[in-house]
Amino acid sequence: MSDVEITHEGRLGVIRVNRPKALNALDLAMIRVIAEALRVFAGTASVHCVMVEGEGDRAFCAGGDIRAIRAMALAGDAHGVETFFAEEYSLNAAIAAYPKPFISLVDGICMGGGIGLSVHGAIRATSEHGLFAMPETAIGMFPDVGATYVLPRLPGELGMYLGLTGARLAGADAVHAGIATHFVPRAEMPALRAALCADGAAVVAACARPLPPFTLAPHRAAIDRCFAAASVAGIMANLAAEGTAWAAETIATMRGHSPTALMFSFAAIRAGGARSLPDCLAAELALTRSVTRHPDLAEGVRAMVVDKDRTPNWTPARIEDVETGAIARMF
Ligand code: QUE
Repeated sequence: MSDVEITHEGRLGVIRVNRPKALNALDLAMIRVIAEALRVFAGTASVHCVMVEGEGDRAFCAGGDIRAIRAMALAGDAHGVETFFAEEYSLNAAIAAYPKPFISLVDGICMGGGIGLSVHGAIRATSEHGLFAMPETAIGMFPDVGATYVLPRLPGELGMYLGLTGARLAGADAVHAGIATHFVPRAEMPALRAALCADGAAVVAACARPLPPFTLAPHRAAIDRCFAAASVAGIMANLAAEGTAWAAETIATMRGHSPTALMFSFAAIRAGGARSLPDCLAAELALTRSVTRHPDLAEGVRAMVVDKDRTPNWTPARIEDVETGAIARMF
């Protein structure tokens, strides 16, 4: 069995990400298979729409192959790093510009590169098991795969909140936020899939269910108040002034993330608000060159993904000690 299975079922071109032991994380070979399938399906008249799904009941796609990125960064293989990100971001752009409806069935973890694989398509159906996040600041990276375009366009300061904290949005909450488009319970996903094969993309709306309330609704005003600040330090000061349990938890989460990554992510998300998606992806690719040279990426992947001790040793360790000039030079 290959790590990505490409099939043609009825009106659908199907891309099934099939690496469940790695939570369907994308390596370079998988990205190449998906990109080639999109080219073929675009030119196949009997394919009316393209659908992406993840094998197994745990993950749609947990991200990119950040272990391989870490190994290449530590080995000084700048070309290898560049090739991975360039091809991943090129796939994100191809999905956004795809000439046929591009549909993701998200029935599990969808983080980092998994967001890039789904969010740029026209339709993102999520079940109650969908779990969406951009957790990169926890590993010394920034929300990439076009997230610097998507996040600033979410309601209010929700995107800055999600991008800096890595907060997870489950199922219907992702639809409320605008990351997913339709809520379809897991029990109805097989019926949706069959209807897509028979009748194409138009059936999705009829399969969608009403949304329960947005669980972030009680915090939306505080998110907008706090994350509108002009700097990460300003956000931290705003959160401290809130004096609520939610604000204290948010401060604690951000204190655990790479201080340097918080600062370059803040700048990248703000800048993305005024750029097109292709310009955002180009700026992201440029930023990966500096980020992969900073020690926090290798250390963050070590602590969160490789050794899993969850105690990264950041350089510098405190937000207060990050030089703004050093951040500016990374862009
Ligand atoms: C933050 C992240 C990622 C992460 C963990 C974090 C990330 C990513 C992975 C990941 C997951 C499963 C795998 C794998 C990598 O974990 O981006 O190789 O099998 O891709 O805390 O940003």
